[in-house]
Amino acid sequence: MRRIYLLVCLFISQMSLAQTDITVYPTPQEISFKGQSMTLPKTFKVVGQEMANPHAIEQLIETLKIENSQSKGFSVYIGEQTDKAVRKFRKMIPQYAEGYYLQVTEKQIVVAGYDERGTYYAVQTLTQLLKDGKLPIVEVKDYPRIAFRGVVEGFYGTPWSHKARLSQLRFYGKYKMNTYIYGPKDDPYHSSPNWRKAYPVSEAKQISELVQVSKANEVDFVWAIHPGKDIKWNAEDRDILLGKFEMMYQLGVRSFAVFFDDISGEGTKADRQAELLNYLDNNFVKVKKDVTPLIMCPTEYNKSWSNIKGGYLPTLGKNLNPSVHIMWTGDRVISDITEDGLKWINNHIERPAYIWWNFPVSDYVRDHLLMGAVYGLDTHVGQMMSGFVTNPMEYAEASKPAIFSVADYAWNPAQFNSDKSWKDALATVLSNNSDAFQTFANHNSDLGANGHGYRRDESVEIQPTVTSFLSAYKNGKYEAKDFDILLDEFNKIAEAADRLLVDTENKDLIQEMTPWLYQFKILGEAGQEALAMVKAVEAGDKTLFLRKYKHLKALQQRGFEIDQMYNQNPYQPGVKSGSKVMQPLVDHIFVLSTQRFNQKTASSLSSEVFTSPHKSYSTVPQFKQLPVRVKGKNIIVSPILEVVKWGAGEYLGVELDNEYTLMALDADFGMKNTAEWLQLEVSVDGKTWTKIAIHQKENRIKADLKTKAKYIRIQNKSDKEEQAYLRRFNVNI
Ligand code: LOG
Repeated sequence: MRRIYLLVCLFISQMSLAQTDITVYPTPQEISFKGQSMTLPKTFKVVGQEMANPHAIEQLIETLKIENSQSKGFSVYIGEQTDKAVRKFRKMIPQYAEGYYLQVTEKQIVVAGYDERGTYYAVQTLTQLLKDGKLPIVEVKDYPRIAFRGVVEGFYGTPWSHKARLSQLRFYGKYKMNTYIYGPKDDPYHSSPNWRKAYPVSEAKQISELVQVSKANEVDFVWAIHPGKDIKWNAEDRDILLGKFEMMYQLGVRSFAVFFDDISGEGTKADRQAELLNYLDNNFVKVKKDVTPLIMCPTEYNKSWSNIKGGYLPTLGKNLNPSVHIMWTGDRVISDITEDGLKWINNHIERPAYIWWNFPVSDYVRDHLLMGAVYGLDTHVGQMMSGFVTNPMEYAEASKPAIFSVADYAWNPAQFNSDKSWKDALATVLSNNSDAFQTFANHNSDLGANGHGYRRDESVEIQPTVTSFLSAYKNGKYEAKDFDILLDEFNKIAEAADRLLVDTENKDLIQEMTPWLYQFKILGEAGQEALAMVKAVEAGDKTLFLRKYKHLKALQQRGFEIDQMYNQNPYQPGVKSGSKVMQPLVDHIFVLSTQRFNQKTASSLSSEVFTSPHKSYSTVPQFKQLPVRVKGKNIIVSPILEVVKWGAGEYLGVELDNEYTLMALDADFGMKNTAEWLQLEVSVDGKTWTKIAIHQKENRIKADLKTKAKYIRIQNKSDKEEQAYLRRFNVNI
């Protein structure tokens, strides 16, 4: 019976109307569906196997489920443009590196690459087109707009695991990313102290394996070094660096980068950096012949930190060999990418910038997970960039949705549709529970207050309802419809958290998100209870109100505990979820309904919600927007990762919400001699200041305060700009 059914199916569905829901990612330049589809044939005759890119052949065999080599069957022509098998389709192949022509008809499949990667990418497209055993009749002419597309593992924090990296490389191959730059700030053999040393055997072996897997997925594994913290501009260090490159070459590495970001002192000199890069280019890259062009990350890597008069960027532009790529994060460290911004930098560096996009990296807002859409990238500037790589979160799997959309953007900026790309990315990364994943992402996008002042949309769809409900409820009324929408959303949040917590499709992803899912669950329940409080006041049901009130207080306590228990890094410890719209909504409803209850029943329940009341107090741009948190009796300014330029007379401090007895200051500006140019002061009114002595031991600065004040600040008392870090600024009260 089954056999007959199959046969019938075969005849009927050999040609049938195609489903129109196939979307290929990254979005092809030109794809035309002919409106029909065919059942995947059972046997194939592959023409061109011997000559074509073996990685493409491997993928083709897997996709079409070809067993052994078959000499009869449906024809598949595959190869690079000069190969005999595809020569007659040559005119159809777009004349761009990594471009390809793909054709599926009732008679044949043509997979023709401009080059080897092109063929591989054509097969990736074919793989995505095959759905439920059917292939659409289709013609694709495709190529990437930006030459180098990928990821720079360039964040501070725990580097990705080996397993995570392997999974990444396969993901890049699928979505036509050709670059993985290895540069985790916290790998001691990439940066100081050990950049001069060889990797230990086990790490070296893993790098070799990453190189092999990169090759199989048509990804350039770019190994980066970060020597600028302590490099000496002499022949010895230069040759040690060359020697390290040679070691990496022996491990299989064929692509290299040198990073000079986030350093101060000697290492920052443009002429010296250029000299070193050119030396490596002339004596290594050009000699080896199988090594790809060098990539360098400058010290002034964004416009806001550039001092053109100082000559840094123009020197690089003029002196660096033209083949060397120069990285750039945009107008700021974390930045949109705009046409004006690109014009500006390309002019100074005399070549198209290689964009290092700092999204979704979260190393400066570690208590948030950045699951939001990729946007803020100009779609008409593809030709103004030589490369586009994203710096992700230390959570590799959770970064995949953003990476997916960056792959989409960098391949074809002009057709990039941020919202669609985002939704499809989430559904690709977690297909079984994609609606729950979308709910989670909707409310976990923004970064909260941060020193870079970079924010993202969050809870976009529900935002108007939130506003309308709250403004009405302040006056005691609200639309029933708004109430229902909010309740439904909180239900969805609680459901999504539970469903994701037990999801088994991608366990590593769930593990990364778990603390945030716990917090998300509490947010959902807290929202339900806050709305229940609204109803209870209305109904005049005192008992019910008190029950809901107590439960919500308990949930607030649970949320606080999760924030204190998980993700206890020394930078931004804790776990925040829905912090832009939904959590403030719950807090508002809690306060308003409790106040209303108190009024109605002449009670005096506390309606306080804890939020940190203190503010950073500074004239230094990099310090101005830093969040200040409270832990026990400590008031803590969020540390920052990069070098701070601290002008003469400028200060950093805290403005407390009230006068307190300050006990001690514990600070660290990442350098040994900062006490020489720093002056500590406290004040009650922010006008008259009392000087207080500080003591320095190594990098640590301490002061005994034992004085009442509302303001405390530490000032650059020298008459010139100083450079330092901000590792710690804790005031004990
Ligand atoms: C670092 C980078 C870090 C990122 C975000 C560059 C070129 N360097 O401010 O390692 O992950 O910003 O914090 C950087 O962006 N410094």
